[in-house]
Amino acid sequence: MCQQISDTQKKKVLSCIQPSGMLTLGNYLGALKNWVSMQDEFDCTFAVADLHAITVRQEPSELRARIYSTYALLLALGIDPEKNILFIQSQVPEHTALSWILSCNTQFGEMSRMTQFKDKSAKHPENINVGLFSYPVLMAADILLYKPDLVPVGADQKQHLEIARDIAIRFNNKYGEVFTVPEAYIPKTGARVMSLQDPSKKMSKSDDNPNAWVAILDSRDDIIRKFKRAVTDSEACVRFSPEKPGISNLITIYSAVTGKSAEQVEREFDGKGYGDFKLAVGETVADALAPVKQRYDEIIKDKKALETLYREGAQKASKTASKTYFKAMKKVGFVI
Ligand code: ATP
Ligand code: LTN
Repeated sequence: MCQQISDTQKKKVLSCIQPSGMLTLGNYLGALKNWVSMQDEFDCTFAVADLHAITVRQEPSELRARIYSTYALLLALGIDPEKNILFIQSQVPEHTALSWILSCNTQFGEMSRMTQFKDKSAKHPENINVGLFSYPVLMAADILLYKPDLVPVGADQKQHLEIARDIAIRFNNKYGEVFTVPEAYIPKTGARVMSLQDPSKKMSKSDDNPNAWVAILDSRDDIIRKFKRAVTDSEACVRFSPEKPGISNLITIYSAVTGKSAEQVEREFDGKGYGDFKLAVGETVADALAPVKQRYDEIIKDKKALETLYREGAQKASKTASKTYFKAMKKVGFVI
C-alpha cells in the first residue's frame, strides 16, 4: 500500500534568486529546474532576492521592472504559489533584521575568503561597498529564517552555503538551538554552465557580452544563433574532455536538457561535425524554453494578479520568518 507523506513530514527547501538581469540557461539548469522538480516532494519556500541585487548599482526603474519579471518568470517556469511560498525578499523585514544579529556573530576573516566578493569587487572597483562584502551573512539569514533541510543552488554558491552552515552551528552552540543546519542541493549535470564565449568562466547574466549567455526568455532565433557562435576547438569531434571545455560545456547543456548521459551524446553525434551538434543543442534548448516564454508573456501582462500573489507570498513567509527571528532575539538577550 502506498504511504502518503503528510505536509508536516516533508523536508523543507529554501532558495532565492537575484533579479539582477535576464535569468539565464545557467540559472535554469543549475538551480531553477530543481526548484520546479522539488515542489511535490518538499515543503518549498522561494524568493526573489532583491536586497542582494543592490550590492551592485541598479537603476531604480529597471530594478523594479526586473523584480516583477523575475517573479513572473518563476511562475512561468511552473512554481506553484499555492503549493509553495513564493515571495520578494525586501517585503519580509526579518531578513535584514536577522542579518544584523548574524553579522555580529561572523568574523571579518571568514568573510574575506569569499571568492564571489573577490570576483565582484574586481569587476566593480568603483563600488566595493560594505553590502557586497557582508552579502553572505544576508544570504545566511535568508536561509536560516526558514529552517530548511535543503538549499537547491548551482555549484558557485557552495562556499556561501558552507558559511551559512558555520554561522548556524556557531549560533546554536553559543546561544542554544534555534537554526537547522542546511545542506546544499546541487544538480549532478548542469551545476556549472559555462559562458558560450569563454568556457573558462561561468555563464553569468551580468556578462557584458550577450553572446556569452542564453536568457530563458531569448527568442528561438537568438538561442540558435548564440549556440552556432559558441566558442569550441579545432578537433571537430564531439567528445567530453577537460581539454575541450567549449564542447564539453555544450555536451553538459544537451545532457541536462535531454536527460542523456555524456556517453550517449558522444555516440549520438559520432562522425558528425560541430555545425550539426551546435544546431541540435540550440534547437533542443529553444524547444525546452518555448513554453516558458509563452506562459511568461501571459503572466507579465497582469500586474494586479502578480501584486496579489507576491503580497500573499510575503504574508505567508513572514509567519515563519518572524517566529525564528523572535526566537533568535530572545536567545541573544533582547527584550520582546
Ligand atoms: P550573476 O551572474 O549576476 O553574478 P548569478 O546568476 O550567479 O548572478 P543568482 O541569480 O542569484 O546569481 O543565481 C541564482 C542561482 O543560479 C544560484 O543558485 C546559482 O548558483 C545558479 N547559477 C547562476 N549561474 C549559474 C551557472 N552558470 N551554472 C549553474 N548555476 C548557476
Ligand atoms: N547568493 C545567491 C542568491 C541567494 C540565495 C539566497 C541562494 C540569495 N539568498 C538564499 C540560496 C539561498 C546568488 O548570488 N546566486
